[in-house]
Amino acid sequence: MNTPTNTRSLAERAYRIRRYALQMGEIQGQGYIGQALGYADVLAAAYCHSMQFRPKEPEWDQRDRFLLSHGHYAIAHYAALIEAGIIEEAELESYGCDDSRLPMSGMATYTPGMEISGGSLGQGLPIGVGIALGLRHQGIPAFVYNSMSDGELDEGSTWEAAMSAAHHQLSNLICMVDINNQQADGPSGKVLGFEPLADKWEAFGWHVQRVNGNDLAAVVAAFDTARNLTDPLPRIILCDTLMGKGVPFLEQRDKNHFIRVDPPEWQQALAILDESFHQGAAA
Ligand SMILES: Cc1ncc(C[n+]2csc(CCOP(=O)(O)OP(=O)(O)O)c2C)c(N)n1
Ligand SMILES: [Mg+2]
Repeated sequence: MNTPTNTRSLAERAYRIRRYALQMGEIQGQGYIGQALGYADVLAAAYCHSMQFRPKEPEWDQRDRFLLSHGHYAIAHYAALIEAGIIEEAELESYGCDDSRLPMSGMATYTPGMEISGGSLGQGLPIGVGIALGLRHQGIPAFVYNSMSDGELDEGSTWEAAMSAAHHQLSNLICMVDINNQQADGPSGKVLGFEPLADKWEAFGWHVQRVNGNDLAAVVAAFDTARNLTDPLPRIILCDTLMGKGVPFLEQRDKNHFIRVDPPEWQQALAILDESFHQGAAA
């Protein structure tokens, strides 16, 4: 189970996920840092509130499966896996190094808790449909949590799989989309307009929620609704997030798809994060 004895608040767990991501980023001096900071609240709600798993038994057959379709978010995912107790904290020191189990893009065969090798965008949902069908055939009452980025909405395979999920009434499939309105070539809406997004997914036969992905209470409520719904529909939670959330000078960084951060800035970023968390905790 998802560490029921852990008494830390979800806000603290999201803060710790952001912290781990910055610590790993500092080791390489660069990375997909803005995404990790922006998506940390969704990951905290998924791993520390919603999903069912056994941290010390990552292959438990009844576990909920988290698919990181956007494999370049691996740094964010590793941070969540550490906070969830699936990976030891000490392992973050090896991030991106030769022979590490934490390569810069997610690899299923390397890392406990990494269900698929994502990164070729648009593959997570098709794979998720297959896994959700397989779980249902086997009578395993687990959910598939398929995580996608807004850039993946440009992929035709995503929409084929969306149709298929609705056709097969995959009510054990929960999708999250990180809508940070950013991708490698610029703002997502300018690369390829995707709105009105909720209407599109509804038209494809999904149960749709759109939330502020940096509002923990809203994200938690959306996960609860998605799990408890009795309608035989696949579920999607569209999460609007802010890249770099929690570290203002990274929130405002230009071209923040992949950033290099100067050595002193890592410690500044950690200090800002620590200060704002402790101020919030004291309030
Ligand atoms: C099929 C495929 N096409 C292109 C790429 C190259 N690529 C890597 S990340 C990325 C941007 C995708 O958008 P998004 O994940 O929303 O970007 P972010 O929010 O991380 O900036 C692209 C096009 C890829 N990984 N896979
Ligand atoms: Mg994006």
